[in-house]
Parts: sequence; structure tokens; C-alpha cells
Amino acid sequence: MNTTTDYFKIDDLLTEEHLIIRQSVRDFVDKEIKPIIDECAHEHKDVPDLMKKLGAIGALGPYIPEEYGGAGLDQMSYGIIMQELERGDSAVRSAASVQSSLVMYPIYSYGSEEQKRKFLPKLASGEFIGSFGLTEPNHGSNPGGMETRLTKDGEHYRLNGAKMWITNAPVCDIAVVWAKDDEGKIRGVIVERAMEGLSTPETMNKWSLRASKTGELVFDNILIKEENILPGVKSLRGPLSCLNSARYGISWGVIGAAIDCYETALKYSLERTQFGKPIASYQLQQKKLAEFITDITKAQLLVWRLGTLKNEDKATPEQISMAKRNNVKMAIDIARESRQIIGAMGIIGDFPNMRHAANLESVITYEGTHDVHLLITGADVTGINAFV
Ligand code: TGC
Ligand code: FAD
Repeated sequence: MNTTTDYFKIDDLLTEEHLIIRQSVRDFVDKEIKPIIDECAHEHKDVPDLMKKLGAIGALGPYIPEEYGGAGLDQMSYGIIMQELERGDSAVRSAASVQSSLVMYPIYSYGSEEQKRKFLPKLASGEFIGSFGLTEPNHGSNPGGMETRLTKDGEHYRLNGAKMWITNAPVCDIAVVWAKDDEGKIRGVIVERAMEGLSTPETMNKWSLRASKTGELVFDNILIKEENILPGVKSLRGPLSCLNSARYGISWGVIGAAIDCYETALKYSLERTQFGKPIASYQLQQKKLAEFITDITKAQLLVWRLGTLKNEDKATPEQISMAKRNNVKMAIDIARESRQIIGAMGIIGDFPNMRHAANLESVITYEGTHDVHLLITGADVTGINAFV
């Protein structure tokens, strides 16, 4: 009997440090997340003090250099951390990936030295919560059409517009917001909570990612000084490069959700008896379980190779799109199918499968939908861009 989820011995390809990091994040999730996550999801509330706890274990900006408060780890470590967090819940991984890839990454990559020193250490420790505003009510898959404007006003600027579906908007201290300037160029703006004209209403009634706050960022003529504008980029390339990092983390993260579902279903199928035998002895259930571990293994090999390419700075956005799309679909299929193995018990919160399945409905939509990533691959292999 082989109940490992490291079926192809990928652990042999990881370093001692990677394995130590994985174990420590796994221990954190077992102790701090798993015992309370079902209640948080039911009650639509965050894990208490989540960001500070994530900061304390080095899960915020793991690959940001230590001089700015990060952990200075490699890309493989970042992926491994995301995988372990999403074993607990996609909302927990979301919190870490938004902070790391969508808030710290743009400030680190495109910010001034003053901006890096002012914001990165506080974001790394979880003292500050960041959000990332790209999507708008009328522009989701097509962020290039954004209506939010950064207009010159004397020696400063004014920010007007609205972002929607923004993770952690209701609780953020700062938001990295993308807006068009007077020349139509896309600029990154660091909006601070205390700025007059900012409101952040929460989006209620979600059936997915319930342990994560989602909301709007509304800008009513906010005064923006030059010191809050990211100097290093003036293009859609700015936000899209952040998405490359976040999508990479998601490709790893969802494997954690899939493993949690697989392990739960495997254990249940061995314990649950029907017609005088464990349900694991029936071929239909074995087919499901065998396919789960096969698909998990293929996804693991994909992200291991992608992580190697990322470490060498050779991963292309198209490779990242393929991995995000493939692995999220793998995970959502396993979450849905594995819930069936648990029968009626699978619809209650004592088992994580239905919560993971519901969460993954968001994950398959955000950071580029399943269809958008297919079209990115389609454009790459045909040379024809279906978006224009
Ligand atoms: P296009 O004309 O192709 O490109 C415009 C400029 O961007 C550059 N570029 C990229 N740069 C870096 N990485 C990428 N992946 C890039 N893709 C394109 C491109 O070279 C060009 O640069 P430049 O310097 O010449 O200006 O852009 P397009 O308008 O045709 O759009 C392409 C498309 C559809 C692929 C893109 O817009 C897209 O990916 N849409 C999906 C939107 C999306 O993913 N939104 C995510 C919002 S954030 C989020 O969901 C967070 S969830 C948080 C959580 O985890 O809780
Ligand atoms: P649309 O773009 O309207 O797409 C609707 C459907 O049409 C999809 O199936 C799509 O695949 C399809 N479609 C669109 N264009 C094409 C095309 N050219 N060809 C074929 N099919 C097409 N955004 C942020 O900026 N920051 C965040 O922190 C953030 N957090 C989020 C958290 C949650 C829980 C969710 C659900 C979303 C979040 N988002 C965030 C927004 C997310 O990125 C968008 O929802 C996503 O990009 C899709 O945009 P949309 O919902 O407007 O769908």
C-alpha cells in the first residue's frame, strides 16, 4: 500500500531547506488554520490575526530580499509555501499571494528606494495589509480598458474611479492601484487608508472564499502626490508582471487543496464499509482515487519544472498560464469528485472537500479565467491573438 502524495519522489529534487520550510508551514496550517477554518468560512470571517501570523512564519514576500524585510528565499520555496497554505484553505493562500506577489512585488520591482523602505518591511511582517486593484466593474478579463484615472492637478494628481472584486480591500492599509494617466499610460499608485476620498465596501454573500474579505476600492478625487506613484513602470506590463508571480504561486497552491481532498477521500474510502466491504475495494472508487493521485503527480512535476525555470528567470508568461490553468482545473475536478466519495458526509463542514471545491470556483476565475489562459496558450501556439 502506498499512500504517499510524493508518488514520483519529487522530494528528492528539493533541497533540505525546502523540506524544512514545507514542514514548518505544514505544522502552522495544522495548528493555526485547520482547527478553525470551517467556522471562519461558515461565519464569513478571516482567520484572526492571519497576516501577522503569516508574517511571523516568513510567508509574506518570501522571495523579497532580507534587507526589505523579506525572507530572501528562492521561487521553489515560494511555491512550496503557497502549496502548504492552500492545504488549509484557498483564502489563506490568497492572503499570502496577494500580499507577496501583488503588493510587495510591484513595490519591490517598480518602487523608489523610499517606497521600498517605507512599505516593504511592514508588509512582510503583516503589520500592514495590502490589496491590489486592477479589476473594475466593466473591465475584468480586459484590464487594458480600465476607466480609473490619474489626472494631473497642479504639482500633484487626482485619482478617480473604482475597482471591484478586490481581495482584502475592506481591511487593507494600502492598495496598489492601477490607473491611466493623462497620456493613457497605466501607472501604479500606492493608495493609503488615511487618504481622503477612499472607501472600501465589502462584497457580501459569497459562496466561495468565505474566509477572505473581498470588496471594492472607490476613489473619489483622492489627492495623490508623486511620492505615492511607482516610478518604474508605465504600461499594462506592470500589473501583468505581478500576475505572473501570483499565478505561479497559485499553480503550486491548488496542489495543496487537491492533496487535502485526496487524502481525506482515500482515508474515508478505506474506513467506510458498504455491502460488507470498504468502499475503497470497489473499482469505481479506485478509478477515482487512482486518477486523483495521477493528476496530482502530473501537476507536481509541472510546477517543479516551472519553479526551476523561475529560479533561472527563464519562465515565460505563457508557461505560467498553462500551469495555472491546468493545475486549477485538476484541483477543482478532484475537489468535486472526491466529495462524492464521502457521500452525504461530504456536504458537511467536518470534511474539507466541499469548502475546497467552492473556493476553487474563485481560483478558476481570478488571476485570469480558465478561458483566458487557454487563449493565451492558443495565441502562443498559433501566433494569432484571439483577444484583438
Ligand atoms: P497585451 O497587448 O497583450 O499586452 C499589454 C502589455 O503587457 C505586456 N504583457 C505582459 N507582461 C508581463 N506579463 C504578462 N503575462 C504579460 N502579458 C502581456 C505586453 O508585452 C505589453 O507590454 P508593453 O510594454 O508593450 O505595453 O494586453 P491585452 O490588453 O491584449 O491583454 C492580454 C490579456 C487578456 C492576456 C491580459 O489582459 C490578461 O491576462 N487578462 C486577465 C486579467 C487578470 O488576470 N486579472 C487578474 C486581476 S488580479 C486578481 O485576480 C487577483 S486574485 C487575488 C487572490 O489571490 O485573492
Ligand atoms: P469577465 O471578464 O466578464 O468574463 C466573464 C466570462 O467571459 C468568463 O468566463 C471569461 O473567461 C469569458 N471571457 C472574457 N473575455 C473573453 C474572450 N476574449 N474570449 C472568450 N471568453 C472570454 N481582481 C483584482 O484586481 N484584485 C483582486 O485582489 C481580486 N481578487 C478577487 C477575489 C475573488 C474572490 C474573485 C472572484 C475575483 C477577484 N478579482 C480580483 C477579480 C478577477 O481577477 C476577475 O473576476 C477576473 O479577471 C475575471 O473578470 P470578470 O469577473 O469581470 O469576468
